[in-house]
Amino acid sequence: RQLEHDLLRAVQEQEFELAYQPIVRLADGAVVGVEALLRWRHRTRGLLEPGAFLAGAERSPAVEELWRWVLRTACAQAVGWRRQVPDLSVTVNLSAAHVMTRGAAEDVRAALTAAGLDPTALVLDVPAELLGEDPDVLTARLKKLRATGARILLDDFATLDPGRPGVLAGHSLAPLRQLPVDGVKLDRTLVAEIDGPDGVDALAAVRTLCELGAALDLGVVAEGVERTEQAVLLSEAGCSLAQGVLLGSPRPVAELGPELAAAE
Ligand code: G
Ligand code: G
Ligand code: NA
Repeated sequence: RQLEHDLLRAVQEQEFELAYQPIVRLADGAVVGVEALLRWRHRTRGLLEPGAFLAGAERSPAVEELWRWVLRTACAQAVGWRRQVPDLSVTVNLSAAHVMTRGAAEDVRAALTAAGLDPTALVLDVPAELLGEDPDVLTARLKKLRATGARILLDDFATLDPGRPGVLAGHSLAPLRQLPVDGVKLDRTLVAEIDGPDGVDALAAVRTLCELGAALDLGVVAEGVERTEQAVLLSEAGCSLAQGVLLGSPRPVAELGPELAAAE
């Protein structure tokens, strides 16, 4: 297929790059981690975000090669930054399809080893849509991933159901008790509501999730924080970590490096 061919060529010719978004501790604004976000600097089409080229390419040798490149690159980058910020974590997104392959844990382990990165510095964001998979198979896959020493967060958790305004889809933490995961990332559709006219319900949901998270020893990271009011409300609701354009938009390595150094 054409896309397959393009992706392989682009990996070989180093047209991919990672942008990094800061993950911030709300209490004091410290950058505690960074999330790697894939970008394709395409010869003719300009800078592409994953949505523009990943649709329909979830399971192919070229895509899996790309995921290995992302893991290797992010881990290697993290080793460099951790010389300045020793506790910095790096988050890599895994696609649902990749998580369900048998080789994902091996890909993670290989990247950690090649970079010499402390496995506890790596966070793997896995899509919450995986909760729709067979629970036994999913548990087995996540266990293997977690055996690498990396932490696992369920991404885009508590997405507001667009078909039923005000109703939370998948907002229960109950299924997580059985799963080998370390926490959740609150979807930006939920965060977007909390300072709005009907924000009371959304904020109550956030508070409940954070309380349950604390009780179950699951971390809660808020995504898509765009306004100061949201950061304040999240912090009051018990959410300690967040990311979003208010706290830092995704930026190239060359920009983030000096920033991290300056923050020390
Ligand atoms: O940066 P943003 O628009 O680009 O990302 C769009 C979506 O693509 C997000 O849902 C994000 O999780 C996903 N994404 C970004 N980088 C990667 C990556 O390296 N691997 C995978 N599997 N998904 C990614
Ligand atoms: O959910 P996930 O972590 O996979 O999403 C990453 C995506 O979110 C990327 O596309 C990134 O560019 C985007 N993003 C980062 N910060 C914000 C924000 O504050 N608001 C919105 N709407 N998107 C954001
Ligand atoms: Na993510």
